Amino acid sequence: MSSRTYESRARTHPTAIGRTLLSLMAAKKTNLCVSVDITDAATILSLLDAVGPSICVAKTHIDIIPFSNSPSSIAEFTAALSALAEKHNFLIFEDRKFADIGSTVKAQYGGGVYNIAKWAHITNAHSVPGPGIVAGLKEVAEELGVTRALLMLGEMSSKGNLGGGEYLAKTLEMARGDTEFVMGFIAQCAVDTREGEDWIVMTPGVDLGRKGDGLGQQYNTPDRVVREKGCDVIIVGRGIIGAEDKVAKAEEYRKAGWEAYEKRVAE
Ligand code: 5BU
Repeated sequence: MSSRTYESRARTHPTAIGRTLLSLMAAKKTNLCVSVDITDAATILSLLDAVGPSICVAKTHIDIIPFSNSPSSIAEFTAALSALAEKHNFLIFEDRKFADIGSTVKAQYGGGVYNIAKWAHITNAHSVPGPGIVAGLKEVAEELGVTRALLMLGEMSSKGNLGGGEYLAKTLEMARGDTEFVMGFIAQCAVDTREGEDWIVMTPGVDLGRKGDGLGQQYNTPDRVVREKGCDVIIVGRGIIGAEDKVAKAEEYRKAGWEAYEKRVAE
């Protein structure tokens, strides 16, 4: 696990998005990614405007939004989302979990109704299909002329998932094939790092109180995942969006995540 500061890693991270992310994390003192798993587009936008100062990343599932209310078009929503990212200096992560061959993910990432590559700085992919998935996604970013980064799914948070261990080790090998596009992993712990490597680990399944959700989700505290396990970014959904005072709750998670990080780099 890294005892280096986000600031120092921001200067040397091999991916451009990684450098941007680590540097804004240091500037805003936040390692909190809020997962806006809300189906009303306008509610997502107003929530992000309110919690924007507390977060480094906004994670979306664009395919859960019916776009039946205003904003009623995907393009209008993604433009407003991008404007908020600019305003509050956070990045957008579409949690799409691509899982097909290179040629198919190219079409899914670059087109369809969502045009994910046009507005999401970060997306993620399963390693099951092999390295062609990384190459396909990267080609989309290159063809569009945009700076994008990928997180590989090495281990999920849910009970009984097949990731971690050997699977994570093989995913890490795959990531090593493209260190300019793959910025890190979705995992529950820091990954084995060779001299000169730096992987950003983003971790879902974080909650300050609950242990699970009855559908397989498993939660750990910010202290456990950041200080003890060496992860870099905490991903929090219902812990924040389910709270009465979402802004205060986001600040509570930001503080908990930041304190855990400060302890880790001091240890
Ligand atoms: P929660 O409300 O904090 O449990 O939401 C977690 C979010 O992270 C939700 O959007 C999931 O789809 C997402 N997630 C996850 O929970 N576990 C994983 O391993 C991955 C994503 Br990858």
